[in-house]
Amino acid sequence: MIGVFDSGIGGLTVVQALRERLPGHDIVYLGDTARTPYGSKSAATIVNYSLNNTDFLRRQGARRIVIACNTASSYAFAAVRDHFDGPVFEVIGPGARLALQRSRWGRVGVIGTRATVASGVYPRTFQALQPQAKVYAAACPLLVPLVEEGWIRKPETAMIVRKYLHPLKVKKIDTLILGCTHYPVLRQVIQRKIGARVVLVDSAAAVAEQVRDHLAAIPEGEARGEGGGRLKIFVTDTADQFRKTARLILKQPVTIEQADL
Ligand code: DGN
Repeated sequence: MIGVFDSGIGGLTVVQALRERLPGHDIVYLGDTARTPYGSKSAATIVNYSLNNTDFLRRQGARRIVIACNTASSYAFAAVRDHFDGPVFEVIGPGARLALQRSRWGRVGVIGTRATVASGVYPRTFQALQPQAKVYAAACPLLVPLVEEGWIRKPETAMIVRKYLHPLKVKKIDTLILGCTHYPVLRQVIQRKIGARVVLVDSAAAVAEQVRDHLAAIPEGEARGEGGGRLKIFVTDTADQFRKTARLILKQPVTIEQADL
């Protein structure tokens, strides 16, 4: 069973990407809706919440953890990896590597939460992978609440996206990393506003591919996906809006349970 967590609904884009690639695997998801957003919290708080989430998923039977949140990946990956006795995946590295494969001129934009951008994790990762790449990051703090509210096709959302992307357009980026797992939900409007020539890189799809490759390298047993593809979704607070947006992301109605951390 693969355990996946995010501060809210965004990590379901990772779940959807995992289900498309690993249909036989059981997944348990935790959206920490009571404590969202993580993007405006301190590093110590993000680590603390991430460890609680990991413990909950372990109790549900998870043997692998996917941190389906760029903010938690930025601050808590090392802590979760040290804490959990199985493989732990984060979203930053896979997204950055995919961007380098796709970028023609090495001019990469990254959009994410304030905390992700402030952590400097993307420039650091690119520095290690390909120091000559030019990386431009922009924080887009209003986008997570808009997604959580399901404001996907509203003109107000398009206006805000355009404003956030303007500085990156000026830098003539050729590739844009959706450095927050909520953002694939806004993919269409982001593509429209950044322009058709810019390649969008979805960190959700990138980490799902890494998990698939990891499992493919394991010869036997549970790693082959004998679970039947069950999906359990938990939240830490009320689920009404969550249910509507979850349906949109997963393309099917979902049952949501209350998590007691
Ligand atoms: N989905 C989270 C991310 O990828 O950073 C952000 C959610 C939040 O708490 N702001």
